[in-house]
Amino acid sequence: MLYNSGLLKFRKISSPSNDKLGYLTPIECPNDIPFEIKRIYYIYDVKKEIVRGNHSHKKLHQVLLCLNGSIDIRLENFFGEKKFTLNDPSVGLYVGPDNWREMSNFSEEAVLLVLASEKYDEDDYIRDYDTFVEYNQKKYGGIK
Ligand code: T46
Repeated sequence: MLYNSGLLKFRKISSPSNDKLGYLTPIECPNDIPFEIKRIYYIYDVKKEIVRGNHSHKKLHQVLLCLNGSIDIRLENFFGEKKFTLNDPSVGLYVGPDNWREMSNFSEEAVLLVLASEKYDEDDYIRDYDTFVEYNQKKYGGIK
């Protein structure tokens, strides 16, 4: 697992008496995710060739869920990088602070739901890659 991130498998509840009802996935704090949710947002109608993200956060914790379709997520931090494909609404990707993220390859009608630990704060973003590298070198350089 890449430092400060990882996949979370949530419950997928079906009805034993009627298998045509489909599934229900509940997410409760703090049992299912490691923070209290202060904000949710969702990203949709994204063309396949578009790459979103290209930033990191200093304090924000989030869980990313692809509710429909498929989305690729690339995470990079001081200790390495990893790619994930989200295509199951019962699986979330936890992304802690200091991870550079890129969301790409959105399938048609893909919907990315994000559960966030804080309200929107532009000051929490690092949107310049060189600044991200320098910030992490200062923070983690001594412990590599
Ligand atoms: C992240 C990834 C997964 C708001 O006004 N409120 C909000 O809560 C958010 C998230 C964004 N905005 C504004 C800020 C920008 O003017 O919406 C615009 C688009 O935001 P951004 O370019 O940051 O979107 P993404 O898709 O690159 O990144 C978003 C989140 O911002 C980010 O925290 O981790 O999704």
